[in-house]
Amino acid sequence: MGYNLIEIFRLFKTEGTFLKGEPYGSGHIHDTFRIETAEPDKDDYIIQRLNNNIFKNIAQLQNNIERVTVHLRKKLEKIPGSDIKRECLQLIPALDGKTWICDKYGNYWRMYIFISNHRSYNLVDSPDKAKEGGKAIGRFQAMLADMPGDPLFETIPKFHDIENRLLALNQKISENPVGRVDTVRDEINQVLLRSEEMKVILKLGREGKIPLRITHNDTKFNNILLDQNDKALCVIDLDTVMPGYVHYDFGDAIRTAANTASEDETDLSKIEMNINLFKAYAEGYLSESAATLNAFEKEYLAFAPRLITYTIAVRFLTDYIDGDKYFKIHHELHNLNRARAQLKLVRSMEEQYEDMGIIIEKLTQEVGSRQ
Ligand code: ADP
Ligand code: GN1
Ligand code: MG
Repeated sequence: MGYNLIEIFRLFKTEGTFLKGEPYGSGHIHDTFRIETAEPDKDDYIIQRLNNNIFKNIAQLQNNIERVTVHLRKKLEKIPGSDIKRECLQLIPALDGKTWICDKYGNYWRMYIFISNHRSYNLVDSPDKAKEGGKAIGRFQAMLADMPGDPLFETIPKFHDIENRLLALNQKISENPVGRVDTVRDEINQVLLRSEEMKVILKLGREGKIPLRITHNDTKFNNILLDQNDKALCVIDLDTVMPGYVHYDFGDAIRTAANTASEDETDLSKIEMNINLFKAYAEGYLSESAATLNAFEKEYLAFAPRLITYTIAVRFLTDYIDGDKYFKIHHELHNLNRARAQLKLVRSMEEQYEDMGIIIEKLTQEVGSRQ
């Protein structure tokens, strides 16, 4: 859809002159545009049309992001040599002082400074990059651990709650709104076969063995920007930063950082979890976070990638059965392809589960003995 980006641009307190605006990135949720300004010494910007079907309360969503970015910025200010504009998302206020606007068509928009000279990867091809990603998320969680004030607003309730996601799947199977259920019996069976074991993280939470912390909840690798030297730069896409278990962030990052193929690869033989990338990410993550994690949290890190990859498979499958209402798709079978690819990745993780456990145990001992 064509939007009048220059008109939107003028509703925010920007510097520089609008030169051009083009669709940007490969996110599945919002409509994202990069705005280039005419002056080389002025910032470029990101403008997003927010998906308010998914995020029902835009004021609370933005309030979360304001609180999180203010807190992160305070932390960065204390670290000598920080490049704050590039290491933390910076919202641009609108003319009325709020950090979003609702235009005359009922579209919600927000704006950020464009983080210059970053690198973003949908696929990770080296342990060094995976390790940097792990450091970025470990640091992100550590910096938010002492954020003051009330708990963050739950922007999407029960987001990673697998019991909730399975209920939603079963509901759509019984409604069968677009007649696709019979075409996905095999995928449904693969999901149901694993449903009980996937509830373990929720059980540990209910038993008080693992705590709710402030987590990101959408740590797909392209939400972790690296710099020109492929070093950790900035964690973006803060819409789902809210209370969660550390396993959600660890699992989602491995789902993307250690996958040898794309999230929607149709040749399933290309999809595997690369154990070296898993190890490198875990090493980076634990180097920043091990001191804060309890024994249960550490023990279940190896299980987390199975849980989150499975959860995303359930969500893609549910959306396919529902007629593609949630995720952006580029062709008719897109959500089904994604679900199949994620299920293949779950199987690959299951095959390597023992080794994953050994790696985590060894890394936590090594990091522990250094501290
Ligand atoms: P979605 O929820 O749709 O994934 P994101 O907030 O992740 O939306 O933005 C989509 C993409 O836009 C990101 O993957 C990234 O490539 C790019 N992006 C978002 N914010 C910025 C920013 N401040 N600077 C540079 N690139 C950004
Ligand atoms: C969405 O927003 P984006 O594209 O980074 C989704 C994640 C899924 C991911 C699958 C708010 O992430 O939960 O894991 O797609 N975000 C939301 O690629 O639902
Ligand atoms: Mg994103």
